[in-house]
Amino acid sequence: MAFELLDLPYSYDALAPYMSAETFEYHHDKHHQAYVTNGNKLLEGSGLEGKSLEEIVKGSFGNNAGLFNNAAQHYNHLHFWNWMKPNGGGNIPGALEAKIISDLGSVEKFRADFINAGMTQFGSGWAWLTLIDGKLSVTKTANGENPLVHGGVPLLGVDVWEHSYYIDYRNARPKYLEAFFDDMINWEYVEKLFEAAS
Ligand code: MN3
Repeated sequence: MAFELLDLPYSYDALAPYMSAETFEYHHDKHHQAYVTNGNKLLEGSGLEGKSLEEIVKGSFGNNAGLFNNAAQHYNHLHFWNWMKPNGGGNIPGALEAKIISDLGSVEKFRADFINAGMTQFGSGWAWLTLIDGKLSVTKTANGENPLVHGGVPLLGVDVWEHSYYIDYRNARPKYLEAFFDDMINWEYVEKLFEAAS
């Protein structure tokens, strides 16, 4: 299955001022496009042609770094665009909120832990809400790595590569993470992934 860059699910300026059209023009049209283009080149002859994206991510981890980096980043960004929406943030849907309180203590603690995971990821990477063995946890990974390769299902992720926030926030990664959580998260999409994984 060849990788394909889909259009954003909203207009380029839909998340301004929290994430600008200029950021999306670089992040979606150039960075994500490069993962798709390079991933397709590296997929040829890898033995993983014809597999699903999830299978390619898991199958290349640890043995084909070039393909893994591009396939995993394609997977991460496909979801990342959908993990945000205009007028996002706000109330977490009931069943997911109950699970967060049960597994992670409280919504406030989850918010603090998620932001802290993004802040403390040294260099490029992602912070995650993941479902693993039926339980939610907050994790972080370097570069393109994601919870799929650690036996988890990624329910929510935030990109902390500088290309995701430097145009709008410069070096203020914490401000970006707070805006992501409070004003950009598409909880309905997170809920959909949670229901599919539960
Ligand atoms: Mn990115």
